[in-house]
Amino acid sequence: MRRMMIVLIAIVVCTLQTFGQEKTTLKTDGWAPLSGRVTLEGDVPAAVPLAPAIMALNNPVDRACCNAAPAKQKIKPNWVVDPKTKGVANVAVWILPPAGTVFPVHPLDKKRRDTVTIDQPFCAFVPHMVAHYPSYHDGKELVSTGQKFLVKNSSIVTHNVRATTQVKFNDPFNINMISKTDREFTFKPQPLPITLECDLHRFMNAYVFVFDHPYFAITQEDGTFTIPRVPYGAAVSVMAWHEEPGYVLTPNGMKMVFKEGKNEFNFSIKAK
Ligand SMILES: [Cu+2]
Repeated sequence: MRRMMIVLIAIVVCTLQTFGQEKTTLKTDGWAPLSGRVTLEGDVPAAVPLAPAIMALNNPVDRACCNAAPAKQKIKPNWVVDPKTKGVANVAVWILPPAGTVFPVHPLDKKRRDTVTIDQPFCAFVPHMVAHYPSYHDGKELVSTGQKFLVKNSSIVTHNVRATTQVKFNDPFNINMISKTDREFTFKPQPLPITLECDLHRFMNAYVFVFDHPYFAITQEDGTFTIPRVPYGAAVSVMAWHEEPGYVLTPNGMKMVFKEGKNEFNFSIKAK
């Protein structure tokens, strides 16, 4: 009898938990493109050369490898600003649905056959920021898109990859990556990016955003971004994040209703 009660309670708890996770699909009128540009307000921060940190490395092979990198990879990558247009690269832009809802996903966005890759050709993670879309939320559960995520070490030296995650969603890890190897990782979507760092070359870092919907972009070197399809006709929150200030708009984003046809959203970012 007591055993039956425990089983019954377990079933009720499980059912309640499942109900708690269920979300309704946001009612929208269709999909439309969103594009824009993120520009810097104020002076362009001075480039910080990595040469002193590279010269301070103990291992001469590491020093030579890091030094052989293209000029762009020997500058601290926290601010990548186009001096002409003041466009800011590496700003993540995405949208969030109202609480308790999930976005409808266009059939073209339900499958991804590509692999998002970060390489370490010398002594930098390239690209510095990526967005990964391994699954979408259909209201009940996460459904796999098939997209994979890979970290490569194509350099001649050993790197290590230390991942700092939001532990509610992903386990942190720290692995060694010897020269000419690669490794696939499986991540669950989380609200803020996973940080990758190398403890052997402390100036190396990268950011991996992991989304549970396809409505995101990372700004290019000229500060522009394009999301080919966003749902229109319903209020959503536009979010933006950059590694220096963190949230660019507000921590809750900016409420917007996209319209049919082209949508444009330009905004600025302040260097601290
Ligand atoms: Cu390294």
